Amino acid sequence: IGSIKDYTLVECFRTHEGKRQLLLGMKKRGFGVGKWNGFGGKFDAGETVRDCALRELEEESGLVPERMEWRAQLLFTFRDSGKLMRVHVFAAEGFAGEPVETEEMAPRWFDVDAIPYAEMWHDDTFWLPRFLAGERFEGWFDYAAGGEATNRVLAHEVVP
Ligand code: 6U4
Ligand code: NA
Ligand code: NA
Repeated sequence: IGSIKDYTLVECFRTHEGKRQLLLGMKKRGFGVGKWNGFGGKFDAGETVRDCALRELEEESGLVPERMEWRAQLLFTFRDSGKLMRVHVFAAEGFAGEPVETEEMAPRWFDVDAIPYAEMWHDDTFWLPRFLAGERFEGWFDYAAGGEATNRVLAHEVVP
């Protein structure tokens, strides 16, 4: 078993013309490139989970939320590398302006009934519907060898 690396992930919501929407970013570089993803990343030294989430969201989208709450913790295992990732997931809401495209992400709002699951991490299909329903939970996702390229979860568990 390798060492655990911590990451944050922020899912941003708004109500637009009467419809509930989720902000996703098309990742332009690094881990998850070519997939629609929430915003987040690795911790700076000494940073709290919440500070990391807010900093990464602003760096990658230009957005600062009025409200943000912790909602989920996800653990990822990867069969080939033995790498362990722990992702702290927040729900954020209340934005003054529109998100901007950055070096890392091209943002787009999606209606919550039209999430592009086929172009996302496979694990999202298992937990994002519960997240959209407002649940809090912990999840474990065991990725097949080839992790990013194969994008196949072989086993998973999601518990309240
Ligand atoms: P750089 O490129 O150094 O600025 P940084 O933004 O610090 O990177 P990054 O983007 O590599 O970190 O972090 C990975 C991001 O992807 C985090 O927000 C967590 C998220 N993430 C990782 N695995 C995921 C998965 N299987 N499903 C998912 N989001 C995942 O939905
Ligand atoms: Na990132
Ligand atoms: Na980043």
